[in-house]
Amino acid sequence: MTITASDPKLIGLYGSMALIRAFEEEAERQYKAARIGGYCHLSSGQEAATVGTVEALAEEDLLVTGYRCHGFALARGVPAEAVMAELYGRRDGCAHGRGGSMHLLDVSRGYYGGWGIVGGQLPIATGMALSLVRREAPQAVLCELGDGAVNMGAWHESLNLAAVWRLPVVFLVINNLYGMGTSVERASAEPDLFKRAGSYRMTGERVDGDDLEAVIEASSRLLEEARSERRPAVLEAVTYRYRGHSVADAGLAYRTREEIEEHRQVDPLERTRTLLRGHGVSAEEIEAADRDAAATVLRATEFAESNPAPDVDRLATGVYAPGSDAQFERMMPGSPFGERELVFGGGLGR
Ligand SMILES: Cc1ncc(C[n+]2csc(CCOP(=O)(O)OP(=O)(O)O)c2C)c(N)n1
Ligand SMILES: [Mg+2]
Repeated sequence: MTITASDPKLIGLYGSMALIRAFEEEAERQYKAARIGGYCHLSSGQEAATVGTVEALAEEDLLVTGYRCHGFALARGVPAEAVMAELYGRRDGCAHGRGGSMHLLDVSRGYYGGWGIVGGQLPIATGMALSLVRREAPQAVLCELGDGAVNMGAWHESLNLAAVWRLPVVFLVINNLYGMGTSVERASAEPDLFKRAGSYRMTGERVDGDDLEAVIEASSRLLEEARSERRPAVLEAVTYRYRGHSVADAGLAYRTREEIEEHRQVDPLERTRTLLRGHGVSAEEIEAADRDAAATVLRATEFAESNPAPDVDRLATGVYAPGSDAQFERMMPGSPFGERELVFGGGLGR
């Protein structure tokens, strides 16, 4: 897709990128001030890959991601208040304060998480695509993962099934050049990650993940092929994360300050501002989008701070499916599967 000057979406897409950048900076501040618990993985530097791929989703499509997911939730339209409140573990967080940073969720927007186990989201996304086929539903699934997940067994199993069953799923590999502390070059025997799709006779493509237009074009096309032809694909978006693996990591043990600086020189937000200016968008409009982003983040943080903690009585709500009570009634202590007799310890109770 080539964005035209008349496309009103362009400034909106930039606004979404600016929101993610501002949100991540605030999340880092609040995490360091100990207002956010658990883990916190920031995606600063990856905004074009995030916003571009989410833009390519149809409203009814389904999105599944790994744990570096604040940007994906925001791009998908989850209100910044609900995302920040989730980081704070508060009642009105998008996962009701139970998930935290890695487990954002908004099923009403087709966003099925936010998964903390590396590669854990792949079989889930593949199963969701199978379910779409079984129900003859026209949507596709976009499954985001990191470059570190492509050496997990779940990757191979999921790609194989997606290919043999022709499932409508696009596996989006966000290649930010590093896993937790190891480069793709050191960890992957085939560092051209998109080529791995060929092992499953699946389309594999690489795109400059910092080029918003290129990301939208590639992901729109592959998602459309998934929807209309049930053709699964791998899209590798090459980008860079500016901050450490998590806020707790300075990110300097496995790469140099100079390397980070080099990547900051080709910043995706700056590249998108250049694109906007080329389309005749004024400096004032761009500044207004930046101001809006900052104001939204401020509101989100105030909301999270004043939002109450979840009610302890509701700790198990949503954990078990409706109708599970009968199962609990059958249970006996020490016999979680409902068995009436205690069977361990050499047949106790017989
Ligand atoms: C199964 C499993 N092993 C290890 C971890 C710890 N871990 C969390 S993130 C990560 C690195 C993943 O890197 P990548 O897939 O490139 O994603 P990125 O962090 O770059 O977004 C590791 C090893 C985990 N969460 N799950
Ligand atoms: Mg990575």
